[in-house]
Amino acid sequence: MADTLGGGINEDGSLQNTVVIDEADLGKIDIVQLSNAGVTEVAVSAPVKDLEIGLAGDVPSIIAGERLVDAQISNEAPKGDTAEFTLAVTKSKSLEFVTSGKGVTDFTVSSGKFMKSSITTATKGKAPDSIEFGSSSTIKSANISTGKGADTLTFSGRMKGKTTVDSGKGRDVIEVNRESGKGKLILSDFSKKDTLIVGDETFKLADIDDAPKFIKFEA
Ligand SMILES: [Ca+2]
Repeated sequence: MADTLGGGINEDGSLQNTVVIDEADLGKIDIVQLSNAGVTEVAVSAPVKDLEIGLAGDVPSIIAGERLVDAQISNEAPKGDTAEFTLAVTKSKSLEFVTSGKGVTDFTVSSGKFMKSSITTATKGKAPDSIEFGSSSTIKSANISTGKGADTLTFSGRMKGKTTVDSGKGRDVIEVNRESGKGKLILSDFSKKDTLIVGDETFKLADIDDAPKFIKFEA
């Protein structure tokens, strides 16, 4: 049995975020300020598998605590609204972030390990999405696809394995300040409209040969 938490209606008529969780895991999850206009905070006190979170784009959300396996996060915000989501769990493995509507994604992995996971945004509209990996995060073998729209991707943490970015159409900016690690970053569709920033150096398509070798360009 799965339980759904949240999903109510705010005073301004907008829908609230939802959290779907296995009944057996209810004791592992604590939702703070769900009806508050500030932030939805999901506190995870023990490892959870198959957690589902639906982001309505009403208030920023943060999930923090113990590890997640096979979590599914969905940006269901309507066009023009932004789903602001921060992941701060110790480790997330096989997490899948998807965007079902035309809402904007503002997704930050502020800390913890983000392993074998995927992020897919703007499959329908051309929302200008922002994906950021903070300086105390580790990304390992992720797949990121941000579709149409001018997207911003920032990698400031440790990088391991091979992470692939398909930034799609639009003037995308990819900023890399790799903290440490031997990971590779594959920019699979880097085009002349896109910009790569590594430290204080800026690269366009014409000069990608000068970019650091851990960044690969594959058509
Ligand atoms: Ca794009």
